[in-house]
Amino acid sequence: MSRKIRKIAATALAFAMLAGSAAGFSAVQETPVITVSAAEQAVSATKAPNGIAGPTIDAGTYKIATGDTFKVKIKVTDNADGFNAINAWLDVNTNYFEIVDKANGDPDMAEYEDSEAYTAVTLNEYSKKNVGKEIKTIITLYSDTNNLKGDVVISTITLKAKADAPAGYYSLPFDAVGDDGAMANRIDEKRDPIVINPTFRGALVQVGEGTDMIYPASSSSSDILKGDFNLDGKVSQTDATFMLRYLLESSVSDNKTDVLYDLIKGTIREELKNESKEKIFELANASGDVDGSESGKSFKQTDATYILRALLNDSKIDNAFWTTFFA
Ligand SMILES: [Ca+2]
Ligand SMILES: [Ca+2]
Repeated sequence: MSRKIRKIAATALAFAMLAGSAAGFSAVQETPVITVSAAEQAVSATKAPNGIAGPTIDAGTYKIATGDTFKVKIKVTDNADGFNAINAWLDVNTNYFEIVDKANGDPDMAEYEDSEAYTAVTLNEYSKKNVGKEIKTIITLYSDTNNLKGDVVISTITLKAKADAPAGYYSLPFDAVGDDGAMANRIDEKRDPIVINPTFRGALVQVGEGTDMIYPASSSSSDILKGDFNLDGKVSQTDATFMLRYLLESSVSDNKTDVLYDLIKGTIREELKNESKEKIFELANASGDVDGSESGKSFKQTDATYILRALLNDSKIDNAFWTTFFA
């Protein structure tokens, strides 16, 4: 098959897989863990049920000057067993970075147009729900009929740091949920797809010198389990109770951040324990607004009511549940 025809076939297969997630290709995923501390790449992982460990997808670290144009290479490593499909969602904060260009694979390599990634990748730009308009998500969709093994760059994103971007470290994380579209798989001997869970390492970009500030992308839907107001990792009656108590207490206080923090600080799950009060406030509000009517900035009593109503169902309450609930 010629490269060009292979590309068309691979693209058709990719979209068939995306559309037909029920057909042996699970897109239902647990809330991933995303961690970032000062001057480290943000790490996240998909946690598809029944998925096995997958490769690492690394967007790399960069040191640039304000106004520089640079290439972010999205590279698959730890890939001895191979993959035939990967869908990687990289969040770029366009307040600080202009997206100049996107290319399949690695245009700097020899024999570029003969590379698998050149033909098997489809690139897209996407604006997710529930995040600020400044966040653009660049989706690298690799899909082929065979497994690809070893280190490989699947896409090259050219960014320009804006002239007014303050000096410091910037985190460009991968979204390991990607509006339920982030997924990866491998073909087994019988050519059946096996779900794999890659580990994603976002890009870390140091602009200029002399500061360890982090300018992360605004919190994405991937950080948030809707309804989990107290950030303990599950949706329960406690969330509704705390939400109602917060609404009452904050209505007579001029420090909403402290009211919220004091209310839930004892229940916040381990990986969020070191987050600032402001970040906790942001995450809890985004989680509390289960119907999205306040764009995740705050919530109302109706949101607590929705949680209580949802708890009457016998099913597990995750983000997919809410999508069905409000459908
Ligand atoms: Ca909870
Ligand atoms: Ca709401």
